[in-house]
Amino acid sequence: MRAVAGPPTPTRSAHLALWRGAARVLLDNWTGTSTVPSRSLYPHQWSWDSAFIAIGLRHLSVRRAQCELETLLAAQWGDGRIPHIVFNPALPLSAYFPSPDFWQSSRAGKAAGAPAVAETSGIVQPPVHALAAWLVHRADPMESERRGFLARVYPRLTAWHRYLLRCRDLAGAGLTAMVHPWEAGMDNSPCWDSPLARVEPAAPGTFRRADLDHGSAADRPTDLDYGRYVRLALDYRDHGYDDHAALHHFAVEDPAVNSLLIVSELALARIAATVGADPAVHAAHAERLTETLVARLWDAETGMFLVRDLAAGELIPERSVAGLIPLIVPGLPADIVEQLLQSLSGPHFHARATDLVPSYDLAGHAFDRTRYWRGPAWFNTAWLIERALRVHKRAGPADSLRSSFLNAAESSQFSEYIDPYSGEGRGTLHFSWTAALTLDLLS
Ligand code: 9YW
Repeated sequence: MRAVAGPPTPTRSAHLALWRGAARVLLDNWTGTSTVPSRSLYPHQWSWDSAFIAIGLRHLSVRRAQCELETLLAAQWGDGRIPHIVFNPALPLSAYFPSPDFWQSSRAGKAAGAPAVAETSGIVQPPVHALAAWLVHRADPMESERRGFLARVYPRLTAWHRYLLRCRDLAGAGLTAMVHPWEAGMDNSPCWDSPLARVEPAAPGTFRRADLDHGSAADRPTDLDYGRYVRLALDYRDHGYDDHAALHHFAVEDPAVNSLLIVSELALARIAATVGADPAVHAAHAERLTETLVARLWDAETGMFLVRDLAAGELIPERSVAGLIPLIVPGLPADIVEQLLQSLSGPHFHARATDLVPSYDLAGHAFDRTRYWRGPAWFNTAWLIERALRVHKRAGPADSLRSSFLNAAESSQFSEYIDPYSGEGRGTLHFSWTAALTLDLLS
């Protein structure tokens, strides 16, 4: 019996209600130039959220979807990085922690080319943007061309990938590295426990968590996690966000981030061909990244990709959804695709109540069904895996995942994540990427 409410194949009228509900969330969360992930918990613009949001928004308004991405790109730094948060200057500092006075981007990030007008964070998030730009273009190619959308975003997206491939190839081995748990987008994943253990936490009294004003403490990272997040961000800031000067007590090569970079390089190749630039350079990046991803992060024993801890020089023996996301890479060797599919449907990731993939190993020592990225199933990763299944022509499992996604989005009121066993919504409601990706799967 399925724990998630609703028929496995929703009727047309149920689709219509779901469509309207999802559209309402995006309309309510629109600020005029971009979309907040959540009015309460996340009241500014977030980088990879905006990419997922644009992918859904294109079905409501191509212009809005273009604007979503271009607002984010307008806050790009001179060195090419796209900051993970662009702050809304109209909100008080207390609206979110860490606030602009913590990051001090326009001052501390000056040498790295932080914008003088917008205040942003100094770290990044996974590179879903070129994929999003390409999909937004495809929604209405004539309108896109008439407005010169791709020609405008192409140089910025190229600079973004150049930053990841040059400034963030910290091991010099050909993959991009993340220097803060927030950068991988999966804040408190158990994958970070061992590298984070080396980080001296900032004293609890030195900062105030705004997230606990809106979210339940049992669903969120712990205070100790936050102390370490704060310490890492402060160290980076105090080194001017300079990737060569900073000490990087935390540095990891994440399989999800690198596979999203590959898929975005492939999108950039298509964008390049459309705007009359050279696609070959992007195709070559994708090919080289794919080989290096397999060489450095594939673990045949667990049948999935693992995170590499650069300080320890070894793979972290934790299974997380990040290790399954490389399934989205079209050029993976066939035997690896097979093993990933087996891992996806095996005891570590198949919860039975829902096809939505848990963020962490169901049998893992750190599994927690309600705490954020330590077990709950998230809609953005489900969307990526649905897409991945279609890339590898697995229509049956993809249809089933799509149907579970839609049922869970509806029954949980577009929640941020769900309990993988009960299907119950957790975190905040009316979460933008849940609504946006619902629209995409309905289209
Ligand atoms: C935080 C906005 C962001 C997402 C991340 C998610 C969370 C921010 O919210 O991070 O306060 O911890 O982990 O992936 O982009 O939705």
